[in-house]
Amino acid sequence: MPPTCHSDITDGLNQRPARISPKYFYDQRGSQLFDAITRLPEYYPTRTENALMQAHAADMAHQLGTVRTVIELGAGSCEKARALCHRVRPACFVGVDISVDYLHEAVRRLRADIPGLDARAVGGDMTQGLALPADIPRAQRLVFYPGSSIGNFDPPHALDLLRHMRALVDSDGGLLIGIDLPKDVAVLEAAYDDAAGVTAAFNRNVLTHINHLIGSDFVEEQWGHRAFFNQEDSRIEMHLEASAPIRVRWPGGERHFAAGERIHTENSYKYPLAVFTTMLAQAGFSRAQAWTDERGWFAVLHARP
Ligand code: AVI
Repeated sequence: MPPTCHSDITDGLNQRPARISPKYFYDQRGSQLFDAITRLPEYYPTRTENALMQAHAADMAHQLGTVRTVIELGAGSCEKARALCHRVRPACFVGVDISVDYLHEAVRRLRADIPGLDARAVGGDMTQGLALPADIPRAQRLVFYPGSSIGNFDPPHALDLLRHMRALVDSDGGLLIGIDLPKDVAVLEAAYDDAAGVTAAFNRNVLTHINHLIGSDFVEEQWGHRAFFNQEDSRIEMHLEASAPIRVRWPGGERHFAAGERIHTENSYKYPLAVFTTMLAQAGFSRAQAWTDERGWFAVLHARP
């Protein structure tokens, strides 16, 4: 593990309140749990986005025009890219994800499914900048960032990331991105605290992943899952709450948590469409078109420089 990763984690644990970056959710088990989340009855984003992509597939393909390379960020299982690639027939697909073992397998399946597609897996942490292999053609690139994952970055970081995406494409390129919109609090909170406890398991699993990364001794069962909507910041917050006084040790450090003390593990921002369109413009994507479902729960936007 790179030393920056170790200090990134321990610095966060030593903050008050303690924090763990949501990027550490996605070890192999975390990626599998997230896949399970996307199929939960309460978790509407994936289903709503998929329905939007299907309902407007022809119109979207028309708006996208010729796409030579699809670059999917946070590609995971590549399931969303599969449908898109069938539709727009790019010559090249690049999946980028922090969880590279899982990604390699998904890209292999994609290659088998779409013969002739030059499909690549690139392991990388998007929060550290986006460097692609030099031989990926620059012409007619489409950056694809579905799933409303942009919402997991605080607004200044989200804007930085949009600027990185802009830097990946020339004037003939574009961005296809999904965002989750503000809605009824009960709907939002159920989506992040499902009855079957899958999101709770996903949240707690970050502790086991951290144990592997820094040699700490977190015990998942000692931590409660908390998820609520922060109205003021228009975001779902996820936390892990100590069920009793807990001392966590790792080589070179330790942290005491009082009963009820929390570790902040994730924010999931819900952007009004107009706010997000303004951010896109600030990042250099001046022309945007949006498709939304009839309940106004989710939007897919195509943005061009
Ligand atoms: C990946 N991301 C868009 C998910 C979300 O909805 O913010 C992560 C997630 N966390 C809990 N459930 C899903």
